[in-house]
Amino acid sequence: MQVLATAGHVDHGKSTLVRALTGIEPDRWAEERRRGMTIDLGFAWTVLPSGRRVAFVDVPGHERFVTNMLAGLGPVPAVVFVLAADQGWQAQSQEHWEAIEALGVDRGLLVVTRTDLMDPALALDEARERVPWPVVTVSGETGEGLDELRRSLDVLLAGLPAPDPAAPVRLWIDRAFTVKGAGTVVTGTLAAGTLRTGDTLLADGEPVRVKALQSLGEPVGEVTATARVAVNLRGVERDRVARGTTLLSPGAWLATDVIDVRLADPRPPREAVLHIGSAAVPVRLRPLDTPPPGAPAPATRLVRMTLSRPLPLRIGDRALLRCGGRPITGVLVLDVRPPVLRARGAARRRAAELAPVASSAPGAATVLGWRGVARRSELAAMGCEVSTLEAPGAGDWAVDPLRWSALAGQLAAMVADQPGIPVDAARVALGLPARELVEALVRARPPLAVSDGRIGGTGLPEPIVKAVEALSRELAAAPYHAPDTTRLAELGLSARAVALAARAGLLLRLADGVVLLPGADLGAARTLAGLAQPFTAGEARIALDTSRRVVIPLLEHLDRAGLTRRVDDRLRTVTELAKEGAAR
Ligand SMILES: Nc1nc2c(ncn2[C@@H]2O[C@H](COP(=O)(O)OP(=O)(O)O)[C@@H](O)[C@H]2O)c(=O)[nH]1
Ligand SMILES: [Mg+2]
Repeated sequence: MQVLATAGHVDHGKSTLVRALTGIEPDRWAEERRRGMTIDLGFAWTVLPSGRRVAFVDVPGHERFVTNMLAGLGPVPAVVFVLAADQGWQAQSQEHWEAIEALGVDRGLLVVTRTDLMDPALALDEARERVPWPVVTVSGETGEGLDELRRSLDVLLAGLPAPDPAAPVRLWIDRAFTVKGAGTVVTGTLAAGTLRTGDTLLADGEPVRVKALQSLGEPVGEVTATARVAVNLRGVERDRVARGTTLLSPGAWLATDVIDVRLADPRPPREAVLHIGSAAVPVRLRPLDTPPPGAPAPATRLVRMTLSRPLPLRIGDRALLRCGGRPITGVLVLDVRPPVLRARGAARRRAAELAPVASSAPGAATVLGWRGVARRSELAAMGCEVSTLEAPGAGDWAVDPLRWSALAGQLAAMVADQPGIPVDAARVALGLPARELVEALVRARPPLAVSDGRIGGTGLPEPIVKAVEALSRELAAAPYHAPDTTRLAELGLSARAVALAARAGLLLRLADGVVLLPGADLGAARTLAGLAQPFTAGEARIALDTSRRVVIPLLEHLDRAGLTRRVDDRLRTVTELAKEGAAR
């Protein structure tokens, strides 16, 4: 089965078309039929000539009911956009089209109807300028063109990607009601995954059992996306579920009320309503980035959003923002567990972190880079693809490679300073959440080793360790300001001492007399990924705030590590490896 939503201005013939195609009355309410106007979502279905089944979510076109419209549009993969031949492009044609574009729904049909009332040429011209979809002209009244519409629907449906039947379920509820003798029933468009009778799901965080399922009016034992589905829930009070709430696969989703997003609005309002799935939730907005004064307004902004109630959102979710008379704008969710912004400049730093994530969602390696250390299961629940994430760690724990190198250096220094330090003490000092991570760090840095719960083994002389500590403090403040030979000598770091410290993983040696902290190479690659590609050594030098003496051997080191690649004598680009941050 596939599910399509209608869209288009009020009275353009959407419900008539659905009725003509399916023989089912989509206007469910007496009031709707009396007024001849769709107020809430309607549902109908039919079988196409190919045997494919298609369900329609028929939406209201009137501006007063846009929230209902968006609840129908939110979870569907494709749209039938309806335009009346005798009316042309009107206000809600525009508004619905903006919503479709903002949500990134890029499949659909353009249907120009009411062709018995007027030649469709003019309306067709207007629509074709805006809607890049195949066009069919019909009359819902006379039935002319309906056969061709059915064939076009078949072609559309054949081209829709099949959602993953094993994906976790997030069913946005669009109706909830009580059936005498059966109890609470909710309906929705299942966008991915599979529902089975007997399943345990979460409603508002509480486990609920699926007592029975129906799809297209028939009882079924299981329903696979994409589908319209009615779920009879065991032991759930009707008032616990409503439009905008969800049924979720347990353990697969995180409820969040603070998100960082990319917003397609150069001047974000302070308050607005966020529409996602069938939910509409008031939100407060705080821009994270500050466009440079005098520069042209950017097309998108990075914004922290605080929701008035938590929603099960994932990185990569697309949503809509509405506010008063402003146009509908698109929202791309970039983070669902963003850091608290307390310190001065925290918003600006967060924006800088988010900025390299362009119009698509960040990958698992990027999100791990933000957090440093995270559980793979939590990253998955945040919406990251973790099966392909290459990152050091232990068990469920993954660590950003940059952080890992720094931790390994810190640990080596700690052990040099305090031979035999207990694993637990090292864990606390490194700020790590699990002992197994310390053990994995030790394994990654021979000759370090654990015995009897204590770590020993760098074997570095005390003066070298002290000197490296002093140097580490300087480099922590200015990571690419490698000390010159005079400073190294002052610290007591001879060439031999540097070589020993580098071998123990305490320093990164780039060339004779040029040393940085371990992990500085990955940090540099990440910063360079934010430059326009390809870039010159001079541009790299400025971006890293360093000197030629450092940047040249650093870039050569990055070339060897596969983090950058030469394009010609002058130019380099950052490789995919570095962009993903999952190097090593
Ligand atoms: N003559 C004619 N009237 C139509 C056609 N389609 C819809 N209508 C009429 O247009 C009005 C609005 O149709 P409706 O389907 O409710 O529009 P909706 O608001 O887009 O759902 C109704 O009075 C319909 O009978 C058509 O193809 N030809
Ligand atoms: Mg209607």
